[in-house]
Amino acid sequence: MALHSAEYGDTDPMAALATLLGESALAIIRTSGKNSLELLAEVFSRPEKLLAAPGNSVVHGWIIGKDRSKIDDVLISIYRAPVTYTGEDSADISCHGGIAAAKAVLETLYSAGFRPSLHGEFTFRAFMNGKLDLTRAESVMELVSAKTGRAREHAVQRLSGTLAEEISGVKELLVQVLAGTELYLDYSEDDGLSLAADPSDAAEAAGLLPDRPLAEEALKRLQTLAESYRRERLYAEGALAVIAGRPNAGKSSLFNLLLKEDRSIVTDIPGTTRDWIEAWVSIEGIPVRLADTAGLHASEDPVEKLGIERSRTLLEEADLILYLIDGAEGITTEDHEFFTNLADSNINTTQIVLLWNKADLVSVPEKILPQLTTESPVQALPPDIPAPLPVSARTGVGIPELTREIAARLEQASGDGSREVSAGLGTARQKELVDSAAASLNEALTLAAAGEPLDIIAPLLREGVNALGEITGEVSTADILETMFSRFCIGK
Ligand SMILES: Nc1nc2c(ncn2[C@@H]2O[C@H](COP(=O)(O)OP(=O)(O)O)[C@@H](O)[C@H]2O)c(=O)[nH]1
Ligand SMILES: [Mg+2]
Repeated sequence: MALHSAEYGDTDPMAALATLLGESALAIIRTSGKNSLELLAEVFSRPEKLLAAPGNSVVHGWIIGKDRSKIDDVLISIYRAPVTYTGEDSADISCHGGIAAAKAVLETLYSAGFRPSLHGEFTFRAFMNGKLDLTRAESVMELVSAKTGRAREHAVQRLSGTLAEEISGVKELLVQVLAGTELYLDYSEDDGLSLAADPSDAAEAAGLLPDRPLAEEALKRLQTLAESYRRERLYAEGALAVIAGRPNAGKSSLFNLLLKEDRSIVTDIPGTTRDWIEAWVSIEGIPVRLADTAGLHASEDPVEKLGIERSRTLLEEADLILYLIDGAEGITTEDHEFFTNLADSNINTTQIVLLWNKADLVSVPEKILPQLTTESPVQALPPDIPAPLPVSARTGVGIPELTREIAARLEQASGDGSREVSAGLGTARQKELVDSAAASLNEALTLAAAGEPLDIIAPLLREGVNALGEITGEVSTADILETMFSRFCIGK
């Protein structure tokens, strides 16, 4: 077998496991590349059948080893170029699941001459063969890693091309402005009028950006796209919500309730959760990393102290803090201290959702005083904090209201209250390029407004057009592509 190093951009027959290696009913092995169907036929029990199969059809047979031994009973889906995911001849082998079966089929393919695929190489080839633009290629990865239904919906929007269309639309506007600008410059040169040499012509060109309203519209649409990124990131990467409060306030109970499973130890002894424990939950479609912390209180126990210290660090990183008041005890000095100490931390009071837990035992006092008073500690509430939400981690009262509040706060913090799924940016790469295009365009508009000549404005417009071309991949370099696709998983 010829040995050469695999690289992005070749058309070698490649194979990879597309499903997880583990005990399962089925496993899927993907193959693609030049002559890949011929190569596959060499290790298949019915080679003529496979070679004669039309595209988008399925053949049944055995994968056969070098010594003619039966490796596995499989179904092979045949795809013929160019109507395939990669644009090349491809086949998906559906074999038995389980580590041994899938591995044996894969090894047989390797010894037949297939090489292991690189990360994201199937999608890379699809991109190279014009099957999808870069935003769609990136959305494939987003889709695979989507943690919630909503994250999936947003990725699917991009996969179906909403972002690519919006980028192309904005780019068309810019190209039109650029064309008008260059036409003007050419025309002036043809006329033998040098803008620089003749002050009156320079004045004429100054401030006269052709199709200025189009450029302004393009800038507005780029800014909307840039803003969408925070919201998209919230759905793709999620947020950190930390449950805090005094020992025994009911933090672990709330954590478990939100998880809908008993994951952390719930007891009556203060300080049981010595360190923090966390889990991902979906709150109204937003992936939320929920953390249950050690109770915040003065302690002499070194292990417990460490837990409390870590909890504080976690609080500083939190997007939201669900602060529980033990309703049975009311607001105590320790609660009050927590809020007073906020002033010394980077925690903003807007990040706090105040909860009155154990509302099944004691309801929220009708009148909550703005300041802690020694006479009525139960009714004291620090200023700037909205009234507490009554909940019961035992009966579930107030939990729907709480999840709605969490979602609303996180969406508000991500800058966009609307839950509309429209064209949005899915990756940091896209965001950088949109920012760069917007910056160039903004500078072009500012210069034009300041009366600067068009020959210094045109290059800025061109920079903007190029940045947008890079987003969809019309303009791209090999190393950018390699870096991007190497973050994909094998078999994608
Ligand atoms: N009645 C009532 N008891 C609760 C509620 N939430 C927690 N508890 C009880 O309060 C005690 C301490 O709860 P836990 O979740 O361990 O508190 P943590 O120390 O803040 O984690 C346990 O006995 C819980 O069953 C609630 O909403 N109502
Ligand atoms: Mg606890």
